[in-house]
Amino acid sequence: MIELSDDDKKKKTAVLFSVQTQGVTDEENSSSLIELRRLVKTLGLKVAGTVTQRRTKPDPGVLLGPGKLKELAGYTGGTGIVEGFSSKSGNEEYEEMEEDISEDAYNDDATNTSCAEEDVKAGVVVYDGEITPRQLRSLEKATGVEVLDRTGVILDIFSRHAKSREAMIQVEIAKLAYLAPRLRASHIGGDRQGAGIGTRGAGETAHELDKRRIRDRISELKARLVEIRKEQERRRDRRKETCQVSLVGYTNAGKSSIMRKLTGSDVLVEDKLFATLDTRIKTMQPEGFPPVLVSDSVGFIKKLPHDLVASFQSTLDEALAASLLLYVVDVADPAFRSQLAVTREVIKEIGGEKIPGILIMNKSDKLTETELETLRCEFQDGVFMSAHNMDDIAALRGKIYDFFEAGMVKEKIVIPYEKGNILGQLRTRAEIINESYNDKGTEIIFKTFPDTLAWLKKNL
Ligand SMILES: Nc1nc2c(ncn2[C@@H]2O[C@H](COP(=O)(O)OP(=O)(O)OP(=O)(O)O)[C@@H](O)[C@H]2O)c(=O)[nH]1
Ligand SMILES: [Mg+2]
Repeated sequence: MIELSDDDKKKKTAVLFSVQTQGVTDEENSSSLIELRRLVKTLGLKVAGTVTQRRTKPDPGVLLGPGKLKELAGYTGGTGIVEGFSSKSGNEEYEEMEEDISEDAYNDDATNTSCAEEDVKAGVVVYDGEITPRQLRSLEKATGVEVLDRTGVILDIFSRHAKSREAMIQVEIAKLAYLAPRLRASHIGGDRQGAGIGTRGAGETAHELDKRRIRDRISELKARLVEIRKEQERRRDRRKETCQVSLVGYTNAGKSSIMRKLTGSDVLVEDKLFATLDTRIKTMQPEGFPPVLVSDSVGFIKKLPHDLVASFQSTLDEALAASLLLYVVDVADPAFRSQLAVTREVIKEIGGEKIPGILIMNKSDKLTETELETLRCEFQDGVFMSAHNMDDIAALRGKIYDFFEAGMVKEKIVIPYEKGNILGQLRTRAEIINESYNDKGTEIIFKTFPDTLAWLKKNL
């Protein structure tokens, strides 16, 4: 195995930091940082440590106070000093900022947390929030390395995972929109061969383009998307008569795993955040009546950049076309309640809250019976299951059929022998319960949707 040089190790190592503002609990702060750590790891970076400062609000200039900024720079080998003034100089800007800090624990450095995990210097700084272009420039100067915010990390993961033409266009639009105001601000990004945004694909081109050309490029990409979406709508129209269920939920909850088991398909399943970016639609297996289409979708996450939500609208549109939503939750994740809340919020935002849903408490195999008992009381309509258990999958399939069956009507009709073609069509559009023959024709007892029944009566 080739040993990485210290420099290469540095490029692959990140230090995370957050500002825990008043009103944000320790638990919320740490769960957000755990998530950021997973995002950063998905990018292939190691985490050298985390720095958290409690403040009433982030510093407008560099987010952190002078002491914490120095500490952060200690991880990267930077000066910890922002041009024009040092943290020791008692610069006016800082004094002003210090006044913002309240008298309670929020200005007590001793209550701030930080933890070093690796001895290697970090070549990337990642902030658990959004950074303005000006803050970005100051932070890069103080730390001497590339600085990313949460949005930047998510965008980079999206750009790595995008496979279809549509997903690639969507990511490029979001990336260009994100990069445009930051182009002149950053003096470091772009030359690093590591993981950061701005190192590949759209990022590289973006550096060469001026803002106007970026705007033109975005318009061009949007026009292409419109074309792709028209085609999708046409396909969706064609599917109107079929029953569709959509898997929605937080990233890594197990949506693709369930999709795979329900449909016997080989969609990508990975223990990574945002493994799926494209919508996949497959027929539920074994096929019964009604035929049911299952669609997978992009996972949700807290603080998902708005541009990305808009970009992935078509994936979400697919969810809206469904008659039933399967809300997939990873019950083994301590943060699952807030993850479910985020999912419900996004569904509401896109106008899907009226679509009936089934709450899937997935990964139940990871909990003890006692833990499950408590949760069963709390989530009485939850379907507790494991995507890895075929009995659970069969039971879920049953529940999906039950849902569609509830919308069907049962009828007995005699179809004259000369209308054999109608009988043939009915066989594909109804669940046949019994078929017998008399002197007038074929007597059929069947279950179907009211629309199909109306069609049948009209044609007899
Ligand atoms: N133990 C256990 N692991 C599961 C279960 N369901 C999924 N997993 C694992 O969880 C990880 C994520 O699963 P995916 O199906 O890719 O999750 P997803 O919701 O599609 O994730 P994104 O596409 O990233 O939004 C994989 O490593 C799966 O093997 C389950 O019921 N039990
Ligand atoms: Mg997936």
